[in-house]
Amino acid sequence: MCYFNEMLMPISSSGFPDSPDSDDSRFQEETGSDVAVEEGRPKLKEPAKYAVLLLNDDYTTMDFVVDVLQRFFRKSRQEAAQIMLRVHQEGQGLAGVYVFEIAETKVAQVQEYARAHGFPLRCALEPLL
Ligand code: TYC
Repeated sequence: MCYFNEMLMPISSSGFPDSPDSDDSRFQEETGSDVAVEEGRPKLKEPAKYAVLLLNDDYTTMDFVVDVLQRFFRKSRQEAAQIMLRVHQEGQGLAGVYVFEIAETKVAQVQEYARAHGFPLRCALEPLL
């Protein structure tokens, strides 16, 4: 979409303002009258997803990492132990996949929980393609 500078009027590629019957959703907003206005087709897109990773270190106990995975990532004890061992052996491992707001909350919760228990456990976000 392209706009006139001063008036902020939309212009189409034809050089003339778009007509209200174009599919631009701004023309289908609340009119203030009692007239029902048909909504345009919503352009829905899946939200981007983020991997929450746990990172290895030499000081956090294995039991604590298993507890974190069960507590914050809803893993079973067996699943949590597998993920913890992968982090221990490979340096990092996937704790879960979430939309951004949930993922950043998980990271903050894990970091605060680890800090409160005196462990240097690190947790990171990675955007998925
Ligand atoms: N490497 C730690 C140890 O040997 C265990 C550990 C696993 C720490 C996973 C962090 O994210 C981690 N005690």
